[in-house]
This record gives sequence, structure tokens and C-alpha cells, in this order.
Amino acid sequence: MLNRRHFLTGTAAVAATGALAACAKTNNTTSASSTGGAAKTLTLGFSQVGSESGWRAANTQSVKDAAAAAGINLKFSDAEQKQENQIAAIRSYIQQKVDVISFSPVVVTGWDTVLQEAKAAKIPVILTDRSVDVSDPSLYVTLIGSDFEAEGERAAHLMEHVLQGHTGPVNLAQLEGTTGSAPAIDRTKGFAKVMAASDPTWKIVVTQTGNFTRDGGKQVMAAFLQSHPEINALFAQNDDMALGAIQAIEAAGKKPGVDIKIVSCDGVHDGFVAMTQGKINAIAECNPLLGPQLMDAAKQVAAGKTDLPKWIKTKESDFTQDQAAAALPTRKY
Ligand code: GYE
Repeated sequence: MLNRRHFLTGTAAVAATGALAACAKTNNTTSASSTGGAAKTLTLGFSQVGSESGWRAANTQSVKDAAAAAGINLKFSDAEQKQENQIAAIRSYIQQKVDVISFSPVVVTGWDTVLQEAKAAKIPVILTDRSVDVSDPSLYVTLIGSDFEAEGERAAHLMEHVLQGHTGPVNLAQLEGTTGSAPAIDRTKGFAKVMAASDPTWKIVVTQTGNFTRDGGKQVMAAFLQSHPEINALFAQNDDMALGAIQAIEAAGKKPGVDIKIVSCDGVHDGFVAMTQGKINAIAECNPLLGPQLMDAAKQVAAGKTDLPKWIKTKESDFTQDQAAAALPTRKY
């Protein structure tokens, strides 16, 4: 059942720097240097989703480190997973007349008005990590981030791999990410698509959001195990929810990774440790180290470049338990 084409070697887990970095090298004059003046420090206003997960912590660190390395003045705010906080942060960046605005949108809808305000103020907007649904695509320059639908599909193929040789029913549970967010919508879609074409006796018996947090994963999994004791497989849409679910599974007297097979997305350090312990069976990686690409893009748009690719996709790999121990020391997040 496993489609081997979906497996990458699992060694190179680095963010794509290719096309954009190459672009940056051939086009590295800033507006200040091209007019012969003293180089003006670029100010970037960045509105982060929150601090819900290990992925997010690594993403925040990457943005801060890359800004410092690029000599960019970073204004950073944490929206605590609330869209109204992000809208307020973006409005404040517009008021402060920053050179470029970037944000990782909590949810996909509801951005038209504030993005029109940024456009009217002639401040370019770069999306990182998550996409938005807007009627006018010119409201942002580019999205730097992963293909979440492909991640959902990869996770489903990993589940097929993990369940190879399994006899009897497969009763899957799914822990979804934040409701209305791009990764939750698209990972759900990708996973369901592959499952629909998979073994007809495999069923998703229960699915609910755990809000991408460890605590959410623990609470929701505990409730799942009460209402559906027949669950023997879990797709957690991030490692943190899987780690919370592992606690709930152990508290219910079952063995995670054995009685209940677990596949998750991200590939953060703690997720890898759980794989080496046999508690997570496989991970579809999602790379959070987007900072360097964001700084390259910010410099280019500030220098007046308008034709960046509309979507700069992150490269990532799949990992199974047998690869985890060898890969763990080389993981960067
Ligand atoms: O998978 C999850 C985080 O948007 C890709 O958000 C990101 C997701 C990531 O909270 O851990």
C-alpha cells in the first residue's frame, strides 16, 4: 500500500534557500546604496501567530536570528493565537510606517480590510508560514511556507506504511490544528484524500481540533479514548498534539506507537525523541526555519522588486522510527 515515491531520504531537512537566495545574490543593491546615500536600516514589522508549539518557538527564533544577521530592525509581536491581536499589530506597524510587514495568519479569512489599509499606505506585505483567502491577490507580495495539503497526503502515506501488514479494522482518530487555519484545513484535506483511496475498511472514527497545543492534544485524546475505545491509529496534525495525546494514551493504560499507531507533522526535537522511544511511528516534516528567506524577500521588496514568486515553497522530508535515532543529532529545531 505504501507508495515509495512519497519517501524522501530523510537526511537533508533544510529550508529551501535556492531560488530566492540566488535571486538575492544577483540583486543585492538596496535603494539607499543604489542612490549613493548611506544605507538606511530596513524596518520589518512581524506579527507572529503565538507560542502554541515547538514549531512556533523554532520559527520565532529563526525570524529573530535572521533579522539580526541581516541587519534588519525587527519589530516583533505575538498574537496569542487571536486574529484581532494580529489585526491590531498590523495597524500599529502601518502607523509606525515600517518598510515591510510580515505575518503568519492565525486563520485564512478576514484579512481584506487590514491588507487594503497596508496597500493604501504603500507598505508591502509578505506572508510567512500560513496563507490567507483574499479576493485581491495583490494584497500580499509572496507567501513563504509549506504545502500543507501535501503534508497531509504524506502523513497518510506514512500511516499506510506504519500499518503495513496490519490485519483487522483500522479506527483512526485525528487531532486537527487550529480551526480555520491553513495548516488545519489543508492537512485535513490531504489526509482525507489519500485515505479515501486507501483500504476501504480503514475509517476516521473521530476528528476534532486540539488547537496545535500539547494540552489540547492531551485533553481531546483523553475524551476520544473514552468515547471511542476502539481507536488504534492517530493522525495528529502537529507533534505537540501527538505528545499530549501520548500522555493521555499512557494514562489510559495503552502503549502509544504500539496499541495506537501515531503519525504527526512537524519534526521538532521532542517529536523526534518520542520517535526514538517508539511512541510516535512516523513524522511528515514541516520546516519552521523560514527566517533567512523572509529577510531576503524583505530586502528585495524594500528595494522595489515586485515580481517575487507568489509562493516560495519549503522543502521537507518524511521520517520513520528506524531513521529517528540517526537523524536526531543533526536536527536543527
Ligand atoms: O505545524 C504547528 C504550529 O503553521 C505550520 O503551526 C504551522 C503549524 C505547525 O502551531 O505546530
